[in-house]
Amino acid sequence: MLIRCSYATLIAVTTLCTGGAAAAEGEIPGKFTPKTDSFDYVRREEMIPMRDGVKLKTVILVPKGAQGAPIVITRTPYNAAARTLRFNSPNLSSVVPQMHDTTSAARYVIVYQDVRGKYGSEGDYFMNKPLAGPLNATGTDHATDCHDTIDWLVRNVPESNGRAAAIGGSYEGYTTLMCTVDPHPALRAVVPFAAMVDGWIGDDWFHWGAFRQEAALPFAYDQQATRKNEHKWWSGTYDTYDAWLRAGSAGNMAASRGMESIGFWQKLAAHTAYDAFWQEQAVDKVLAARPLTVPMLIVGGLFDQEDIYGSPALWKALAPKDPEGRQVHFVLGPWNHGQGRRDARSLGPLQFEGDTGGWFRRSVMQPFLDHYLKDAPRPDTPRVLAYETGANAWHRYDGWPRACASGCAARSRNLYVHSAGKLGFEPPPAAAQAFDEYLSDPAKPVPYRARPIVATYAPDSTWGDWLVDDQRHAATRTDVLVWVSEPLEQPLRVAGEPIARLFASTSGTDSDWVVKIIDVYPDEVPENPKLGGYQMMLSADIFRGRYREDLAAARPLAAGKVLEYRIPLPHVSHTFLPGHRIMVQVQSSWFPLYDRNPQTFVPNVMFAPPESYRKATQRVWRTAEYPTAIELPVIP
Ligand code: PG9
Repeated sequence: MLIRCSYATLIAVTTLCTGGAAAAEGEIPGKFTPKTDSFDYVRREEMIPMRDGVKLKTVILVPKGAQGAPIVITRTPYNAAARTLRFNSPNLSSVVPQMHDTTSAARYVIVYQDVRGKYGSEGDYFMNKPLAGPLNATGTDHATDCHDTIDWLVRNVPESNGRAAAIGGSYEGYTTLMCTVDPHPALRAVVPFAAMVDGWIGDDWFHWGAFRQEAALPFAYDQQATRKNEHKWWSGTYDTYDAWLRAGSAGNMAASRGMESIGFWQKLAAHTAYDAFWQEQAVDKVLAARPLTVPMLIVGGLFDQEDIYGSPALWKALAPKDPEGRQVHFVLGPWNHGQGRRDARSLGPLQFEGDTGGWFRRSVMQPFLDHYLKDAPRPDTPRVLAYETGANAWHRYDGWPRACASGCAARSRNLYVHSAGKLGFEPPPAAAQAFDEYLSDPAKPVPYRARPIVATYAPDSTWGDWLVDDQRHAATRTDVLVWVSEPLEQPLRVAGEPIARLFASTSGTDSDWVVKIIDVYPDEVPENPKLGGYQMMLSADIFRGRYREDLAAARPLAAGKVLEYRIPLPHVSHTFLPGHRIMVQVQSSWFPLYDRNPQTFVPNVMFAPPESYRKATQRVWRTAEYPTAIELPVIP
């Protein structure tokens, strides 16, 4: 008792020594107030009421001594408390995510809020909750919640100057964009990084109808099984290829995890086509239909493994509303999904000119925010700023894409596939009559990375690098077609959206087509020997054949008939250097990231029965009538 009393005295808890009732046996005080005098910020936690009375947990970090400070807000499904504790530190810049290196240095008030239904917030959670309306009967959405939050913040944070910006990446980029739907007058600027914009065409859930099972199911499970992500997806195999192949279909995998009760899984399984569910919540379409009132700096990555489609699509939808180029700006960095928000000196084997992410935030983002939030002089924010890989240089442009099929600064050139695995800018000769073919076997799908394929969420995963992976692992398979150019004598610069024009037939009644554009390094690269012969994937995507005629309605393919597919590929900004060669690969699976196409038409691929998975003979045509080519956005 003596020892306990002297220790208790030391920590200034007197009740124990004086015989008080609290903590009679233990040593944990009833109430503990941390000493934070040495911190350079004050942390407040508030439950902010929304218009329907639901309260959202909000962490407010105020630089000590701040007065007239702008507010920067991020609305997150990823735990506001954890997002504001990168390092447990007395320094604001260490506590917040690295994205805030410049806003914390500029002494902004930094706010993180749990979205409805997640972590400390009340209410119900819906994945990518659509706007209130036909798809959402609750009367609230991310737009109203953002509006109500900003309204509360500007009235209740006395250190603020009454102006706010929203910034965030990916899901947080999506909630950032939602703030502009019916913006609060205090919202003066937004910076959506790598935002999820269209979940069906080319971001997190599907790509052109092919289901991103390996990323989507674990994510939906973790997010929706519990409010605080207490149940984590599990895998009994180190190589996820085995687990997904054994499962058979995405539906079987979901059932094996008991996902039937998970709301978003039900929606994914019910909306496999680009129906009203997806079209009406596509953010580019939502924002294009509204006036543009909030200045926006759209930030995308050339190698974004999760949301590669959204940023250029958003720019395309909004740029026409801003003909003077004063409100909407677009930055395309050499980044994977997170690099615009972090350090970005390299990606896989690619080395960039310094820390491209930090440079962008310091030189472009912060002056943009300071102008709109602090009346700093108007910065010379480029209308479009794109990094050119290969040449390793940033360029300012007045528009994007630079080259495309029509209506752009420069015209695309067709790069045709030829016999003997050749690739060239001249079309196939009139007399050419031929195709290249392979047998696509769903029992042995083409892995999307060299095996073993470590789960995207595993601690040792290099998932963020996969879009620049060496494609030699695929090139040597008999079910992957390969065409390659002669070594280039001159640099070839490309800037824009390549489009694959594929003339193909299948012996099945449904089929996936994966098209990849690859930069093949010279056989030897003395300054970096590991790059000798490296096949760097520059741009690639997958298209599910059943949506060829109509993205909104699946139809069987006519077996054996040559059909044309027009497949837009992710944007490029790159120079193929002299001595390099251009390669195109075509295959019919990208497993297990994308679910397997059974190659027999079934109503819903997610529930394809085992007997529907059949081998198919795939032909890619290269004749004058059926000239398979890539429309390459070449800058003359
Ligand atoms: N790519 C993730 C995501 C965004 C939106 C919906 C689902 C997932 C993310 O990184 O937040």
